[in-house]
Amino acid sequence: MNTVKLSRRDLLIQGSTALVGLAWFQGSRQALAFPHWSGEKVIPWLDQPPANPMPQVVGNLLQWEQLDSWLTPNDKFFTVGHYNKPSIAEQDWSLEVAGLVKRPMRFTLQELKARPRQEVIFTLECSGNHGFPWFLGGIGTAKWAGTPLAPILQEAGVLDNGIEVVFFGSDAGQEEVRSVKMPQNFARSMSLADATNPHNLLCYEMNGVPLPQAHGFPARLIAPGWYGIANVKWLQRIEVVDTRYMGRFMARDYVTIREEQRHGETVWTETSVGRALLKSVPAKVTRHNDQYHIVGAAWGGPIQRVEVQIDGGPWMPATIDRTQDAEFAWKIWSIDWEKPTTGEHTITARAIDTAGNMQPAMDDPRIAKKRTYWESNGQVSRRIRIS
Ligand SMILES: Nc1nc2c(c(=O)[nH]1)N[C@H]1C(S)=C(S)[C@@H](COP(=O)(O)O)O[C@H]1N2
Ligand SMILES: [Mo]
Repeated sequence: MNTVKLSRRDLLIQGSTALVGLAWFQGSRQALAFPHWSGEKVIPWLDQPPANPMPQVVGNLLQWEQLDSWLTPNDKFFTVGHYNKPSIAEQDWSLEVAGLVKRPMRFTLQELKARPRQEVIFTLECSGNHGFPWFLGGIGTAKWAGTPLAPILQEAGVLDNGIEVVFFGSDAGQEEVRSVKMPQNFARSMSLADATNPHNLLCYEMNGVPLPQAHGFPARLIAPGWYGIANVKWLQRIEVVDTRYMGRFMARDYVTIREEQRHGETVWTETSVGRALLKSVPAKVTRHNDQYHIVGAAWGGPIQRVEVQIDGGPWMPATIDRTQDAEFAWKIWSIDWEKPTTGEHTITARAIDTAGNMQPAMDDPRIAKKRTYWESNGQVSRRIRIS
C-alpha cells in the first residue's frame, strides 16, 4: 500500500494496477497484503524494552519492528501461563459442562469438532501489556476456529438460578487467602449474558492448525472483545453457578484500581479486568530511498481513525488498511513521514472509535490515576533516531 499523495487521475491508473495486485494477493498468502514498500528497511526503535523478567509466566513477546502480517504466525504469538502449562493428550481429555444445568454434558475433542464450526479473527491482548517497560509485545492476532458456546449452554439448559458461568483450566497452583492455603485451578467467569454472546467459541484451532499446547490444547475459550485473561486455556470444566465467582484472576489479580474524582471527592475504584479497551501503537518505521513510513496497529473497539503525532507537533491522520478488516481484529495503519530531520524523534499514536471516544493520553486521569498496571491503554510513544 502506498499513501504518497497522488492526483485523481494517477489514483485511477494506480487503482487498476492496485486491483490486479489485490487479486493476486487474495490468491496467495494473506500475509502479503500488508503495508510494504519494495526495498524498505526497518529502522529499529531507540527505546528497546528491557529483558522479560518473568519468562516462566510470559513468553514469545511480539517484536513490533518485525510486524509484517495481519495475522500473527503461531510461532510468533506471545504466551501467558500463570501456573503449570499442561501437555494434555487428546484421549485423556474431555470437557465437562456442569453446575446449575438441567442436562450436564461432556464432550471429547471429536465431539466438539463434530458440532457447527465458527471462525473469528481476533486480536488477543494481555491486559498487562504496556503496564511495564519490558511488556510491549503481549498481543497477537489469529484466526481462531471452534464451536459456539451459547448453543451448548442452551442445550444443557441453564436453571433459573444460574447467573454466572465459570471456566476452569486444567492448570493449577497453590493460592493463599487469609492464611488459608489451597490448590486452585486457573479460572475466570462471565455473567450468563456475557457467556452466551454468540461470538464466544470453544476453540480448538489457531490459524488453521490444532490449537498449540502453549495456547491451550485441546480447547480454550475465545471471547472476542475481551482481554487475554478471559480466554481460558486448557479448558476442563464449565460450571454454571448462582453466585459471583471470586477466584484470584477475577477478584484479586487482574483488578484495576483507580482514583476517580466525583463531585470534588476522591473515590477509589476496584474493577475486574474484562472487555478490551481502545488502543493503538506505532509498530515500526520503514525507509526506502528517502521516503519514510510509519506503520502501526489499532484495536480494542470499532476503530474509526488513527492519528499520529511527531515530536509533539500536530496530529496527522493515518491511512487505515481496510483491505484486511474484521470486527475483532487490529487495524493496520500507515502514514508517510515527510522529510524527517536527522536526530531523535518521538512518535505517538492515538485511536478514535466510531462513537468518537479517544484513546486516553498518558496524563489523562484514567491512566495517570490508575494504580495497578492492567488495562494500560494510554497513548504509546516510541523514540527513534534518523541518521
Ligand atoms: N488456563 C489458563 N488460561 C489462561 C491463562 C492461564 O494462565 N491459564 N492466562 C491468560 C492470560 S493472562 C492471557 S494474556 C492469555 C494469553 O493467551 P496466549 O497464551 O494464547 O497468548 O491466556 C489467558 N488464559
Ligand atoms: Mo494476561
